[in-house]
This record gives sequence, C-alpha cells and structure tokens, in this order.
Amino acid sequence: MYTLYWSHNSASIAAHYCLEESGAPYELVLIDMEKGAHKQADYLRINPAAKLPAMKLPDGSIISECAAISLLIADRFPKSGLAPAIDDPERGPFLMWLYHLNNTLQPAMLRYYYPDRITADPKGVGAIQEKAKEEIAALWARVDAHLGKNGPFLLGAKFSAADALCYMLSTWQDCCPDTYRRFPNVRRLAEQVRARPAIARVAEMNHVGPVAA
Ligand SMILES: N[C@@H](CCC(=O)N[C@@H](CS)C(=O)NCC(=O)O)C(=O)O
Repeated sequence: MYTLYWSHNSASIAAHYCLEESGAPYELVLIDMEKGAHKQADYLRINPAAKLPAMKLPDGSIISECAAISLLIADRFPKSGLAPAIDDPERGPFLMWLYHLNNTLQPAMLRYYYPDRITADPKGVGAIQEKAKEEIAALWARVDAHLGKNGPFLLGAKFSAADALCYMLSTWQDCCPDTYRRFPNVRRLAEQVRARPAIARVAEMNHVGPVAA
C-alpha cells in the first residue's frame, strides 16, 4: 500500500493524478496546509522539510518531491504508460519535460507565491512577484510553442506523467493570469488531460474545476 500525504492546492495533486492513473493501491492522509498541519510535529516526522507532497512506500520508506513520486509510480506500474521505458527514445524528452516543469517552472511559481522568502525587505515583495510573473509567462510560451508543433501532449500523441504535472501547474493561474487564453496549446493539453476519467476524479477531490475559458 502506498500512502500519499496531500493537501488541496498543493503539489500533491500531480502525484495524486499519477497514483490514480496507475492503478496502484493507495490511501490518502490529508495534511491541511491552510491550517498549518504541514508544520506540525506529526507531519515533520514524515517530511522534515514541511512540504507537500510526501509518500510512504509499501516497505515503509518515505519520499517527497512531486516529480520523484510521479516517476517512481510510473516506473513501478509500467502498464499505466505514464512514462516511456528506460530504453525508449522518448525517455529523454520525457525526463527533460518532467524536470523542466518541476525544476524551472514550478520554482518560478513558488517565488511568486512565497516572495517573502526571497527578500528580507518587505518593500521588495511586489517587484519579486512582477519578475516571477514575467519569467512564468516566458516559460509557458516555450511550452506552448513546443505543444503547437508537437502536441497535443508533451510527447506528442502519448499522455505521460509530465502532462499530469503540466496540467497541475497550468491551473495555478494567480501567477499567470489568463494562462489558457494566452497559451492555447497549453489549454488544449489541459483539456485533454482533464478529460481523462482518473484525472477528473482526482481534480474534483482537489476542487480543480473543468478547464475554463
Ligand atoms: N519541489 C517540491 C515543492 C513542494 C512545495 O513547495 N510544496 C508546497 C505546496 S505547492 C508546500 O508544501 N508549501 C508549504 C510551505 O512551503 O510552507 C515538490 O515538487 O514536491
């Protein structure tokens, strides 16, 4: 049994999408971020970094990082098709997009959502958010251009765990208003990912509505 520690509006959503898509046996433990449960002693024993998500594996070990959880599930449940096999030519592009989204786009978003962690000067917060918004839009433009030529998914016709992560990030729009209007190929990806029954079940549980205009 896998145990996902999750909260609404957190990066647990991408890992949750992959668990539901994979058919893995899993249970959920809600760590309510809005109530600060991620900073309480019980959860710090699970993830001392006080971040969501984390996942307990059947052997009792625990990992964090949404992309790592998604990749582990994809590799352990290969029939789900969530990741190309290690010797598949698509494995490289798959890893590149998964890491790019998690390691470049997502941190730019975190700079927008937690600007006070970047500067000790409260007056600097607005400028950090403005800069983060610019960077996020430029990064979406790159993803959009790729999807325009090679979509509808990041690997073309085939859905993967990278698309689940891309979809989750595309729903975080405070940091990039009108993402779907500005980036229509991102919108097309989001619509196709959201239309998958497993994704829709998890989205609803996380209060993520249908792809809006
Ligand atoms: N690189 C981590 C980022 C995790 C992360 O920052 N999660 C946020 C929610 S989206 C969180 O736990 N924030 C609470 C905090 O930083 O206090 C991942 O991809 O899992």
